[in-house]
Amino acid sequence: MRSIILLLSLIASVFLFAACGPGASSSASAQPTVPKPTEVQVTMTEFKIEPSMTNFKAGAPYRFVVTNKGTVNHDFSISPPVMEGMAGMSSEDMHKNALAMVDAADLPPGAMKTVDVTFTKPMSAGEMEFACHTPGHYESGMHVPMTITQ
Ligand SMILES: [Cu+2]
Repeated sequence: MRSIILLLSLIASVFLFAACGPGASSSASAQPTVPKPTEVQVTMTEFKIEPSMTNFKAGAPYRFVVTNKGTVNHDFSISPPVMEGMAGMSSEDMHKNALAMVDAADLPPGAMKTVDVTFTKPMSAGEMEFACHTPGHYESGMHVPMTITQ
């Protein structure tokens, strides 16, 4: 009789253990998930910026993977376009309105840097662009317009 009770309690504990196992993992997946950023490859050369995409969604996280495949340092920014009269401004000034940036010192030839950006509002082409503001580079073609939709 005593051994039967022992056996029953053993079975019960095995059941409990089995119930806990999958239960624990399903409660973990119920936790709020942080959205994984979409990776955007950005290649910089003389004198071109080639992003893998140029249309983005507001509110979605992006990870820009910037690679300098050129032979000189480049800087990277997501910033409003250079307007007439702004030419000659330092890259430091240009970066004051930037949503994201990587300094030229951090982007020597062969370097790769990542920047995470979540756009907060929609923007049409002409409001925001990928750019390199290293003197002479922007004028040589190192800027690409982007659009951000709702
Ligand atoms: Cu450049």
